[in-house]
Amino acid sequence: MEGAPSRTIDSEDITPAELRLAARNHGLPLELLREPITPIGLHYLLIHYDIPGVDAESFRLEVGGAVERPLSLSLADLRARERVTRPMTFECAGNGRALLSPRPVSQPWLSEAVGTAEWGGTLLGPLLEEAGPLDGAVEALFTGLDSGFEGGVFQHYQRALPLAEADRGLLAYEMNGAPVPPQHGFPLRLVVPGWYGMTNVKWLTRVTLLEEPFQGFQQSVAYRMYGDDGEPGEPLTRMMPRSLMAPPGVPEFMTRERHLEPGPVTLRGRAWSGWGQIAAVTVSTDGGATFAEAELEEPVGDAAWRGWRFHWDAPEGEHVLSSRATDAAGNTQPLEPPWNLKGYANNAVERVRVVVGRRT
Ligand SMILES: Nc1nc2c(c(=O)[nH]1)N[C@H]1C(S)=C(S)[C@@H](COP(=O)(O)O)O[C@H]1N2
Ligand SMILES: [Mo]
Repeated sequence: MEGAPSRTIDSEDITPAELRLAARNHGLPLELLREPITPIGLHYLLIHYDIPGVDAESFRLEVGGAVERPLSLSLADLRARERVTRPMTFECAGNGRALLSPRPVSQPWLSEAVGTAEWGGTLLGPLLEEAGPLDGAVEALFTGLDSGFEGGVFQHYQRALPLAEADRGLLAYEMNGAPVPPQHGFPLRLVVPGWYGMTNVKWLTRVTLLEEPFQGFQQSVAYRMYGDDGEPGEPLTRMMPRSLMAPPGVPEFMTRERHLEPGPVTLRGRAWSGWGQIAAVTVSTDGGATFAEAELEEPVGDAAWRGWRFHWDAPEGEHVLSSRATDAAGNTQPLEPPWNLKGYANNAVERVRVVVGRRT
């Protein structure tokens, strides 16, 4: 399967195509990093095509393919099953793309494609068990109701997972205690702990067990790390560690540069990783020259971000603040962005410019 050739751009100016994507797919307003659970409406959004209209009454989830007993479940059937709720941090694999140089042309995220919701639904593992996977089944394919063209290919949004990972998935019909809203996948979506956002298929209509690995567009063309066009590339899986601070002080309207009064200030933020719990966060107030340990808060959940705080006596002048996360598996954020053709998994440490001065 052939994708459209990837495009990169050297200019800092945004193209109309990127602006169109950015106006549809908004990020987390970073001040909301203060909340452990992101309110509905402020969670980031990434929608490849259009939001489909779905009739909840006639909706069915079909479970089929390499199974002994195909299932067809209504929303009431799913709601009658054991209900599980779990806070989960999502991050788009393209987060940080617009900070790369040259910039891969796609949804131009800076660092705000993240959010944590309390997802409620029923576990996929027991449901697959009831369907009875055939011996040869290796992957579960998840199909969304949304469709469109991408890289010249007509498709429904589809992603697959190895069976062991699929078993850990949650079929979510609730977000923060309310029905999943249209933009986040009404009436049903998959959510999987620890993986980059593209895994969490929205408007889920079908789960198909496969006896061969899935080769569709979103698996074998998109969501792979390429050095150059034509390479096989490496698939994206779990989220690399990242930490972000809630921007301190107040912003300047156009530049969003931060302005602070001199004196003691508590910097706060949140850090996450799909490879294990956050083990440490360090903070730099001198442009990344030196880092000192931040205090960690209790994690919001085992698949959710962890708060941190750092006390700083802000001296007058201009400063660059950074925070840097290390996870339990020993992964640490790089200081320089890891460049790749489609601009994925840029988890380089943030650089937040602040001006400290009296407001008079
Ligand atoms: N059906 C469908 N599922 C999808 C997508 C999509 O476009 N269609 N986008 C994916 C991507 S790339 C991301 S990052 C997450 C975003 O989830 P959210 O919009 O609920 O934050 O959904 C994923 N699931
Ligand atoms: Mo994404």
